Amino acid sequence: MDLEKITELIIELEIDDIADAVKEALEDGKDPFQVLNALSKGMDEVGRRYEIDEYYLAELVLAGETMKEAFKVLKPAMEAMDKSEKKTKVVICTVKGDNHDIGKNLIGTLLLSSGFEVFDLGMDVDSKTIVDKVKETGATIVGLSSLLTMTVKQITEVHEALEAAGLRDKVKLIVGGAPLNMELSKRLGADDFAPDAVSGIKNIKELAGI
Ligand code: B12
Repeated sequence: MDLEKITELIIELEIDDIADAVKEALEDGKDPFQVLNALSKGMDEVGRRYEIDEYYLAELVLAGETMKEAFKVLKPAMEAMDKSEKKTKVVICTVKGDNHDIGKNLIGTLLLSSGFEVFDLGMDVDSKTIVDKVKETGATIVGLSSLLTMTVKQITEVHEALEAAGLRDKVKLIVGGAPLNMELSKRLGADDFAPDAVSGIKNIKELAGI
């Protein structure tokens, strides 16, 4: 199975064929990271087509669902690669009011394969749920995704809720999403920002002291 074919299946929104294609690529001995990269490339093209009005909301929703089918097969393969013992715990989610989860899922899958223990709370998650999860798990890193300009202020909510719970100095807060940059992220109360999944994992490793 060609990796280009996987990219193409995402672009063409082939939800019924993507899981088998990913399975085949892995069976052929393709590295799960390469498969993830091929999926991301497809999603970038879907985003581009949306921006030039070639694709509409219906196609975007379907692209998101197609990515999820791919992740179902990819995630166990990535978990199987993980050999580490003592794991850093990371809570990830998309902030309240935001239903974009493709980027967050990518980060989550990469974190798993990099040896982190990941608690994925999903999307549209309020600060209380995040604080409760940090308390319950003892996570030392929180990763937030915000794709909407309207929801970036939720980062400050989470920062303040962690502070109110006496946890802020025990937890590193890293954020990502199209409307953000390093300066804005820090102003909103985050410790760090990353523009894409690869630098995201690199930064999270640094925050974890790995
Ligand atoms: C797909 C998509 C959707 C899908 C989402 C499907 C899903 N399950 O996620 C659907 C159709 C549901 C959708 C809905 C809407 N969308 Co939309 N959507 C997009 C689109 C085209 C692509 C986003 C995406 O998945 N990219 C691919 C992933 C891999 O990239 P990513 O999310 O950026 O994540 C990467 C980095 O940002 C970073 N990252 C992300 N999170 C994190 C977290 C951490 C911790 C770290 C370290 C890094 C990191 O790493 C990721 C991997 O490289 C973008 C346009 C764009 N080019 O971004 C618009 C966009 C985000 N949407 C937009 C809008 C306006 C909406 C709607 C309001 C539309 C509407 N009128 O209803 C709704 C909002 C619904 C809601 N409440 O959330 C706007 C936001 C504008 C703004 N600045 O506020 C955008 C920018 C489009 C545009 N140009 O207008 N959308």
